[in-house]
Amino acid sequence: MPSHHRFLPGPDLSRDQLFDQQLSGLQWTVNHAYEGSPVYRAKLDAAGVGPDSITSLDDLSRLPFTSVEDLRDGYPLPLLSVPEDQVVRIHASSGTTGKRKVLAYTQKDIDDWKDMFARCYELAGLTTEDRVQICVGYGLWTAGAGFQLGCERFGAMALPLGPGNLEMQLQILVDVGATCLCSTASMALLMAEEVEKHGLMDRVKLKRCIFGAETHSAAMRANFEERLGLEGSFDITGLTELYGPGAGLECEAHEGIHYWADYYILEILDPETLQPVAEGEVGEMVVTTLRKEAAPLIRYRTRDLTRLIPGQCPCGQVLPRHDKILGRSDDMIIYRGVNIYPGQIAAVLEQFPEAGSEYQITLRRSGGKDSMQVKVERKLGQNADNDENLAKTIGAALHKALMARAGVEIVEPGELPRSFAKSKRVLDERDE
Ligand code: DLL
Repeated sequence: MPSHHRFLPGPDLSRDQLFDQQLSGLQWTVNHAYEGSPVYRAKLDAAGVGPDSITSLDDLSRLPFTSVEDLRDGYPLPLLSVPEDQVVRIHASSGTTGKRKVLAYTQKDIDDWKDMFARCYELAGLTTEDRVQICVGYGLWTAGAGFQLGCERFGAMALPLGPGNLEMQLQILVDVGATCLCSTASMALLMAEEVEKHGLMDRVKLKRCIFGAETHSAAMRANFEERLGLEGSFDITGLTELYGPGAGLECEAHEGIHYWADYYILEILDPETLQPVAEGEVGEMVVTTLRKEAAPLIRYRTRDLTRLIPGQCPCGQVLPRHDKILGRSDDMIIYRGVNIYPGQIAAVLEQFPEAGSEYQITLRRSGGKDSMQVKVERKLGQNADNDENLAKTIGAALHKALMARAGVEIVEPGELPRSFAKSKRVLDERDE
C-alpha cells in the first residue's frame, strides 16, 4: 500500500487524534442538531442533555436514539437541521413499508461524501488510469450519484452506465476497456454470467470490482471473481441515511471493512438491551455523524448486524474495521417459532461444492401450518443425476443448523431470477 495517500489518513494519524476529532465532531453535531431541528431539540431535552453536556466520548451513551420511525414522522424532510434554502439535493431509498426514506444534503454534505467516497477508490488500489464502469441506479437512489462523485473526485474515468441494459454494458466493458466494475453483488454475478455466455472473457480488462448494497456469501463472491478473472473485489458499505454508499470499504488484506471513524462514530449494540455488546460480538450498527449538516444522525439505529474487528489491520491503515454486514435485524424470518436469517441458509449451502451460490426461500402457510421451501441452483458443470441426493443432504444439514425443517429443490444453474439491483431471496407468502 502506498505510504502517501491523497484521501485516506496517513499512518501518522494516532488513535488519540482520532478520538479528539470524534469528540469535537460529536459536540458540533449535538449543538447543531439542538439549534437547528425542533425534533432533535425535543428529543435531547427529553433525555436531559443539551449542547454543553458532551465533555467526553463516554457522553455518547447519554444521547437518545434515532430510528426509521423518526424518518417517517418527518417525511419528506426528516431531521432537517438547516434552513431549507441550504439544501442542495435530496436522495431517497425505498423503505420496507410505505414511505420512502428521504434525506437532505447541503453542499458541504455532498463535498464530504465525495471525499469519503474517493477514499474507497484509493483503498481499493485504483489509480487515475482506471476506467470505472458504474452499474448501479442513478436518480433518487444514492448509489449512482455516490459512485460517480467519488470517481470524479478521485480522478479515475467514470463510465456512468447505471444498471440494466446488458448489451450496452458488454459493449462498453469491451470497447472502452473498463478496469473496475461497481455494482451490487447480484449485478456483478449477472455481468459475469453474461461475459461468459458471450465468450468475451479474453476481451474484458476488468481487474477489480467494488460491490455492495446487499449481503453476499463467500460463494457468490468467488463465483463472480473467478468468472470475471478479477485480481480482487472489495465490499463497500453505506446507507442513504449516512450519505449513501462509501461509508467504508474492505482493504486489500480482505480482513474486514475500514470505516470512516473521522466522519461517524459506530457503536455495536445489543438490539434488545441497547447496551454495547462485548468486544468482537455481533450486534446492531448504531451511527452518529460528526459533520453532517442537513440531516445529522444521533445514535441512528441502522438495523444492520455486524461486529467490530479489534486490533491493527495488516494493511497498516489506522481507521478501524468492522466485519462484513451479516444481515439486517428486519430480515429475520420467524418460522415455526425459530428465528432464522437468510445468511444462515447461505452459510449451510456453502458447505456443498455441488451447489451454486444462488438460492431462494419461499414461506407458505396452509391449514395453519407453515412450510419453507429452499430452491438451490446446481453448480454449473455438476451432474443433474445427483439432484435428489443433494437435495436430501442439504435438507438434513439445514435441519441441523436451523432446528427447523425445510424442503429443498435443486434447480438448473441460472434458473432463479437475476437482479440488476438487490436480490430478493425471501418470498414470504404467509400473509397473503
Ligand atoms: O444500498 C447504498 C449502497 C449502494 C451501498 C451501493 C453500497 C453500494 P440503501 O438503499 O439506503 O443504500 O440501503 C442501505 O443496504 O442498511 C444494508 O442493510 C444494506 N447494505 C448496504 N451495503 C451493504 C453491504 C444503499 N456492503 C442498506 N453488505 C444497509 C451488506 C449492505 N448489506
